Amino acid sequence: MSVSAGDDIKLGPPHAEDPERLATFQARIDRGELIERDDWMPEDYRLGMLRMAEHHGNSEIMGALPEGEWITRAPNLKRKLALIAKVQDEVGHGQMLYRVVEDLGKTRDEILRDLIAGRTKYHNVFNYPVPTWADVAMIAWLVDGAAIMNQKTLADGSYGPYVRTMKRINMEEAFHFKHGEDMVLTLMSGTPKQKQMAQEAFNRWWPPSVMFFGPPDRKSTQGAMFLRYRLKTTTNDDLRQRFVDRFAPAARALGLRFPGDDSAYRFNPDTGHWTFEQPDWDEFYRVIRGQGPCNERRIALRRFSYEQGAWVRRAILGQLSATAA
Ligand code: FAQ
Repeated sequence: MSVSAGDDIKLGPPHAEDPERLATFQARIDRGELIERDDWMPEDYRLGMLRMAEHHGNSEIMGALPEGEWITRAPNLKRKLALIAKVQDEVGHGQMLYRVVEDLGKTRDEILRDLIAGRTKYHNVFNYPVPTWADVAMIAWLVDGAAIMNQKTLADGSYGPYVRTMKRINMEEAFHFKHGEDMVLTLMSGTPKQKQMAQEAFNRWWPPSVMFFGPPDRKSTQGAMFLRYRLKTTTNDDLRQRFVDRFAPAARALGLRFPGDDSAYRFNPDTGHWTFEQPDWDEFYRVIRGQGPCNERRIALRRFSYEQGAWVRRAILGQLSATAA
């Protein structure tokens, strides 16, 4: 079955599936088995996995745009080569994830048309400006760091094709993260001007990175179903806390101050966790609904690529007329 472009996929409670079949399916999930493409699956599982892989694939290809802007302005050859490789990797991840989506019933063209029409989402973080090279460093350190933290848990999920894709992607993201860490370390060991650039970029990227894991659990619309089907294995808030526990001490050790109330960040020996300031959730919802600072610009560029690439798609499908060819 194909999902038509623009179909508003509503994920509700499990619908009228054969209860016995559903129980057998759930038992497979609970035993830790992997579900494969040709296995029977309930409709809400298929649509939920489709939506998650599509959101993920969209994020990968949209995430390549802000970084791609900096390829021509990288500070030296070594950084330029690493950035080119990273951008290629992100687009490659998008390809792999879109294949997972295609197998679940949505065509490539439907995916791309829904993305440029604003009918589907991609990660909040890619709708912010990247005004300096230090922002490129913070994206690779914080955003790739957040992505790895999330995706390591997704690699324990239940849908075989997505799990295998996650394992491959995570290996490449680990390299991106190392590169980001190296760039941030270089800036923080540099001149006062470089340190100031890093601090200003950190102020811009810390709050969206804390939002990266999705809304607080009480506001999560899909969380419970995703956890039951082991499409997700950890809640948004748990992942966010893991991120803060990993990155707050690292930022402090580097000499970075937190935007907002710096004193809100401290280790609590009673809980074993770092405390932190909640980001502005109204801003999160504005951004994911298309009203972030760069949503329009990013989507316009994606639409431009889609339109400019139309003749290539037609040529591949053998649809170019002899004269036009
Ligand atoms: N941004 O009920 P929940 C990368 C939406 S990219 C935008 O909690 P769920 C590449 C959510 O869709 C990494 N929207 O949702 C790179 C839902 O919308 P709905 C991409 C968000 O699905 C790096 C609503 O809010 N990774 O690494 C966000 O349980 C560096 C309610 O939320 C993945 O996509 C958000 N941050 O959890 C490139 C991983 N969070 O359905 C360049 C796979 C939530 O009401 C540089 N996805 N929403 O319309 C997931 O883990 C999950 O789907 C979440 C959301 C965490 C995205």
